[in-house]
Amino acid sequence: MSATLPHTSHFIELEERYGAHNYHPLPVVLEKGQGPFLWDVEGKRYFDFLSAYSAVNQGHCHPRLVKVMAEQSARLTLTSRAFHNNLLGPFEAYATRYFGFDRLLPANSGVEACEAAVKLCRRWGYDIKGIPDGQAIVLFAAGNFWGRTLAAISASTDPSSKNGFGPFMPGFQIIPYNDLDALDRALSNPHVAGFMLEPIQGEAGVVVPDEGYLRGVREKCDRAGVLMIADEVQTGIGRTGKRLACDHEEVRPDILVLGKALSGGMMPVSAVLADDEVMLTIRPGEHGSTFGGNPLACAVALEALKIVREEALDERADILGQRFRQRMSDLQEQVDFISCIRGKGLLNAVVIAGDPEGEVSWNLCLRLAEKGLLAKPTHGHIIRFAPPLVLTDSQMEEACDIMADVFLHFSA
Ligand code: IF1
Repeated sequence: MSATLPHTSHFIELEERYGAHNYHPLPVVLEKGQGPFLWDVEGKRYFDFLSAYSAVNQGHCHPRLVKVMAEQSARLTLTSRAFHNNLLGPFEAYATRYFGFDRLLPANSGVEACEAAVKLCRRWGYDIKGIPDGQAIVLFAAGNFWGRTLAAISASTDPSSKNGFGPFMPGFQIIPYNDLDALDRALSNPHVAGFMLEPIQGEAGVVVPDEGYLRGVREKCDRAGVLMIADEVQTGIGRTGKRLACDHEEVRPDILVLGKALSGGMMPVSAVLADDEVMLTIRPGEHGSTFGGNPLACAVALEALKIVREEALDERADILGQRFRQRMSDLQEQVDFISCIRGKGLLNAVVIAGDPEGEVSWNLCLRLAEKGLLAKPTHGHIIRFAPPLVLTDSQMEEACDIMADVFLHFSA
């Protein structure tokens, strides 16, 4: 697709020659984004159906975020936490009230916040639960993805994330996802301090657990005196049609991790939320980062959360997601290679049948790109569709028409 496009090939060749080869992107070079749309260097417009993995729920370059970022970046961007600033407190107050926790620990990337959550969990396990020092166990679900650091890949069951990077972090135990009996068995160990899980597994291919699973995790963790840690970096902030994916079962985790759309895709901003008993186990000087809680991030994140609430983007995701899955279900009856459609809100996936190497899925995504819609497979044969939550009804229809055209033609 890119060979005949001079601008596109120019930029791809630069990355090929000078960059690390740690990704295999679609051959599209993007230079502009607005709302649900992206434009490439050839001037072609696309529907963005990946949203930078759910980081631009508010849409690309939301005018309110651009305005806040421009104003704050000209005023004060970084003080370090050696001093206070006038935006961290207001951000902490707003976010803790919105999500219903006592306190917030600010960070930058999602994996950094997830690591902080695991540290808080271990520290709570030693100081409050009384687990012997150095013997805390944290449970993770098979298929989890929470980043690329050595701790995160220590919890991973994906060879492509893990292999060749050992040795790994001790004290991490993997249990099957969506399996309450397996959780029961693991919780019989008194050294278990916490269970970190995604309410819907994103990278695993939008794996939606059975109704009642999250409620079961909550109840079993309560009975065992174990912290439930919800990694909502990808599922949170309206993406699944609720404020948080845990809200679908009215479950309140002990620790909540947010990232990605917390800044509306403007810059890395993440956060850990918890109540006093957990959060105050870390004392001054025991955790931090250079940029964590910087005034620019706080200004942007505060505005990004207000946009989600004021534009009711969680409700939009719920309505639009139902329409999307209906359109895909209609399509499934007309082609023979869609084996499953799953998701909640605007976090959905279409599973392609008989495509173990992912060749069909990749070619489908290339065809979709040619027709003006960007999506990318995960684990080969699962195509994730996650547009910004700001699509209008007619834009959703237009995007689904593109998918129908590509899928039907592909079938033919
Ligand atoms: C890549 C995946 C998605 C996440 C959850 C924590 C993090 C992520 C549930 C860490 C990050 C990103 C990482 C990025 C691509 C993307 C991704 F394909 F890798 F797995 F979304 F599914 N928890 N996910 O999904 O947040 O440190 O990246 O800010 O590494 O390729 P981060």
